[in-house]
Amino acid sequence: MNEHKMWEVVQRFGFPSETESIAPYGRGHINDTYCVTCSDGTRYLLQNLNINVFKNPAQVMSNIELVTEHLRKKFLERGEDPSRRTLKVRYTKRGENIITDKSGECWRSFDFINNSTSFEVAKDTNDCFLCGIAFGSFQADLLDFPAEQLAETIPNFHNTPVRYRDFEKAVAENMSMRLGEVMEEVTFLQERRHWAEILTSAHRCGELPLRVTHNDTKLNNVLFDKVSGEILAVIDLDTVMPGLAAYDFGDMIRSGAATGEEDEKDLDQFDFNLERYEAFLKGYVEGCAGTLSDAEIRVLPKAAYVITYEQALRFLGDHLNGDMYYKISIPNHNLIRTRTQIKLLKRMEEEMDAMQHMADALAAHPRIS
Ligand code: ADP
Ligand code: GN1
Ligand code: MG
Repeated sequence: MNEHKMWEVVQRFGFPSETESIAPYGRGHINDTYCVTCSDGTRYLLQNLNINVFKNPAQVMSNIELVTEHLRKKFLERGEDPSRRTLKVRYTKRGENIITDKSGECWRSFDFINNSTSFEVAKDTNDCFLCGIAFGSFQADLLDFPAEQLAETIPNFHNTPVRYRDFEKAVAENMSMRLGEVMEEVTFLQERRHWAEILTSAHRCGELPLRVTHNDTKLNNVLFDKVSGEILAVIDLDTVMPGLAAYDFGDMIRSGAATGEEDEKDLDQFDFNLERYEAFLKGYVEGCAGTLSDAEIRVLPKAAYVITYEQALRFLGDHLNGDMYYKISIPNHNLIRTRTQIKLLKRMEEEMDAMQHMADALAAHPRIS
């Protein structure tokens, strides 16, 4: 990263006191994130928005402003502090919510949520329960948000059949010439292609409604209080769009019910944990506060499988395309990530009956509506 350029960007945001340092922050796969520290001790989050992924930055920012404003009102009504519970966009000296630098890159800033932390791997089942509550109540708080105001920031983001077609295209084109080395993984995913349709067909036949969803519900997209361990904010709002609750639940399980990091090389250190799954399930259904239908609850275990399958298609597709989408930092990074997803799929196949049983028990339970 060109340091000089970043200092120029910071000047345009005009933080209240002199900038002392700009340091890389966080572990996202898409945007480049920095923590800016000023001489008065205040900190700001500075992000380079990935414009290869988000083709229309203005739409992304408009979605974020609308959603955070809606949430801010909810937190105020409940007597909670919105500055710790949701993101707050910072504007430049000229009042812009995002700017383009001389080389065409896009930059935005948020207030830094102090004393917060996010986890790559859950410490215990309580983290999982709280994360479930966080994403569930995020969705419940957006139930009365006018969804038609939101732009679709990435078309077909969770359209698994389309993701499958893209994967087959990557296999056919073999741009990276790596196909020969990954046939085992390719075959594994091809043999399970019937899973791709499950959620989209349930939506088409009216079983699963569209809601305003987050769509990137990784464990590390929830901030926790560093000291008390309480939930603070749901962050990374670039993909908030109309979607299926099932995909939001699924991605929490994919990322949070695993015992290791997504790019763990030693698959013996990486497993699917049923207790964590159950904690997410209970937290999510509780967080949704009676707003999910029985059909939406009963499909949750399958949703965990479908999104993990979708993610494996995306990682392996990117490996075959020559690593064009996800940031990588080691050779074969996307293949390593694919293998953890395949391990999760195998383990969920073994545990599916138990997973289903837990969801059915919750669906049968009377809820507030
Ligand atoms: P990406 O889209 O690349 O995943 P994120 O928006 O999730 O980027 O940010 C990356 C990391 O930075 C998060 O996982 C979190 O740890 C941290 N982070 C993001 N926003 C804030 C914020 N406003 N305050 C404090 N930490 C933040
Ligand atoms: C990306 O931005 P981040 O790291 O939270 C990706 C998700 C994937 C995830 C896999 C916009 O999420 O869809 O599930 O990596 N975000 C986008 O770790 O593609
Ligand atoms: Mg993130």
